[in-house]
Amino acid sequence: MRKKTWAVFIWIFLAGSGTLLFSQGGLNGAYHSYLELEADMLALQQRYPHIVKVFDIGDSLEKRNIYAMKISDNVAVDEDQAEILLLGCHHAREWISVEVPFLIGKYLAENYAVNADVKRLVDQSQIWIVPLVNPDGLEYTIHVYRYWRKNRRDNGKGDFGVDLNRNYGYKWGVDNAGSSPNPATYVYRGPAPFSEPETQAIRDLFLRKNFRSLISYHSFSQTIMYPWGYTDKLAPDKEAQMREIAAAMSAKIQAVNGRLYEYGQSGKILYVTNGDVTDWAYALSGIPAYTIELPPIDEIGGGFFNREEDITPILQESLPAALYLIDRTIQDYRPLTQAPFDLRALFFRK
Ligand code: 0X9
Ligand code: ZN
Repeated sequence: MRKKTWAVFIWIFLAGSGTLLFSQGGLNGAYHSYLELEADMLALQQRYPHIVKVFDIGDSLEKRNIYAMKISDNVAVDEDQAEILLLGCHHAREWISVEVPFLIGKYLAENYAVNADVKRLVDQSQIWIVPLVNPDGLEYTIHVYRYWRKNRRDNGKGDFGVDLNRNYGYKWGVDNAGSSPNPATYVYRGPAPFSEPETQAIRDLFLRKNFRSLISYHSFSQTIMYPWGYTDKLAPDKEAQMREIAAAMSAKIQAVNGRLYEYGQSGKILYVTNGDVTDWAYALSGIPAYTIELPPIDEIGGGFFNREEDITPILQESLPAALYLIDRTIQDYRPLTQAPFDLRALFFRK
């Protein structure tokens, strides 16, 4: 065979194996596995090195990396600008909650040079995205049991998993309605606050940074919730502002595909939960902190099992809400020393 023909064969072979290794497919279809997400995050950083930087913020229990992707101009520099945190996949089976924050980051990177609004937001803020808080759980849902929720902690006696969204340190385990002390249940809170490396990684990132707003993506039910989750009592100080922003985000979402997202205080409109990330972030910093439960609205609509074709429309409706929160966070930004409500000082500074 001529040299050129061989080259074509080798190219086809390599392209084929590349597909197997790095692009979505297999059991998880268009949804990312841990390795696919890692590859795509690193590829984004390589393509847009001036505005995307990937950080390894800690290891999961099974020693996978937990990645954070920072998006900002001067991305290597810690600037005095509004910082926003987007989280996905505390719960393993909620695959769409990986896609939305990652694809929001990808959208920002890809549109920075061509969209003046995107450029302004990226220039004036520092957006941190951790699309996969629970990598061990996600892999377990792909390869073993699609309905798994928790991480993969071996609790002994044949029981596995801590619910990472019950393991944060504010009002942790304050009652057994909002979480469970029983390792066999799907809302097991773990043996102690922040007992899990995955929540420790988020805690440590949070304490190193100066986040002024947060969205933690989940599914399903089409709701936007804010603290408190542990009680139906109103959160101090920021209740009105959190409600007003939630209403605006809900309207922006509805304008895209017509889907209605209910909004309100999580302990009231859903059920009480203790030890979730939004209560902890709010207690610590007084920042607007949201849980967004992505579609579908109910079990009949597919529950945790979104279709591959659902990713794009759900991203499209999530985008304007996230961009709105980023914009609001920029508008409301005051440097730390001037912050009117900063409980961090009480907890962590002498
Ligand atoms: O229960 C949860 O952790 C979240 N719902 S899910 O179905 N995705 O598991 C909701 C958390 C909302 N936060 C509070 N209610 N505090
Ligand atoms: Zn969830």
